[in-house]
Amino acid sequence: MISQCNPVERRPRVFSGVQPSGALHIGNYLGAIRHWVQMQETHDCLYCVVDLHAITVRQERKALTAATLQLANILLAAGIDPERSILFVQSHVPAHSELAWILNTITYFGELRRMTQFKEKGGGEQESVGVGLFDYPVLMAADILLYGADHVPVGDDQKQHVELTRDIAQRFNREFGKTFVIPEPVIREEGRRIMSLDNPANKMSKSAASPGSYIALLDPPDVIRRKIRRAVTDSGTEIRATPDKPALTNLVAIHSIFSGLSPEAIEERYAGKGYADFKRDLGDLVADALAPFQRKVAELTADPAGTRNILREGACRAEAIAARTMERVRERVGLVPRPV
Ligand code: AQP
Repeated sequence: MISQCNPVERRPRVFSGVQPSGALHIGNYLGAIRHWVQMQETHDCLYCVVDLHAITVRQERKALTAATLQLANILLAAGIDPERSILFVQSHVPAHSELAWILNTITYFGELRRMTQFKEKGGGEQESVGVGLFDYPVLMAADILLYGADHVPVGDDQKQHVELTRDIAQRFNREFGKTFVIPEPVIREEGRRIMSLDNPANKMSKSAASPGSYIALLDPPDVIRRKIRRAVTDSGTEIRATPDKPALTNLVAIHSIFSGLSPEAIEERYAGKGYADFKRDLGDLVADALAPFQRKVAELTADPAGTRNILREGACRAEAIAARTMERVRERVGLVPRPV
């Protein structure tokens, strides 16, 4: 008798990564990590501490090691559940570098030269800028394509890289036969681009020279309040999120996500009040919201062996998926199978 049961549907797969390149800030959280936590309900998720991306700009050795483990703790404290999701460190799965090399052979110089992040980080120093920084998007394509990710939740700044990943995957599939899933970027409107506190024309960035430009997730409460108090504002006195007030628009957006109030409700609440009242409340709101999370990070930091175990298990599960993809890729390209 033919069974009447429905076929089991595979949940869509998610891959995303974050660099241990400095202090994680509320932009990383609001634009990306918050969504990663939610997506665990509906997707099979792989989340990666992308240390090989971080070394595309010079990192101090000990600081990089510490930042990598701390970032894993931040993700765990934010709600990434290692029972449901695969959490791992990029360099623990060598297939990322191997696939990046193969994808390099079908990626065009002109494509990489057009990437905004390269232009911003490489500045005008194109003769002496590291090749790794130039090649960053190909490694990112490898990260995503290795796992057959359907969806890639990112902030607005990474959209261009996910689009390039799609182009590279389509090109590979055309030239060598269908191999890769074509991933979709997932960019939520709320928090898609949190701007710097000292210049609302720039995005909040963890490698920014001025620590006053970002709120780190582990900043103590008094530092958070001080940074918000000193954040630049626009001319005038009204609390309004309008295109002619980019600094206020950014602060209202941060308030809105942490408080759950709409920007209109916030404008109404502060009608007739000045910037000082608004900033004082915003400082308290962010500091209070981050306090339980910071306590959780402290607990996890006290148990480094626990974190290392989670990362070991994550790398093992990730490697199993990556190995299957690499077998297919090698075969399609014509590389002789590895001796067993
Ligand atoms: N300002 C931001 N607003 C919203 N989302 C953001 N993201 C980064 N900055 C903002 C998102 O956070 C995720 C992890 O970012 P990343 O570590 O891969 O590197 P990044 O995009 O280059 O972020 P930073 O903070 O600017 O780091 P540095 O200074 O080291 O380059 C990504 O999904 C990103 O979109």
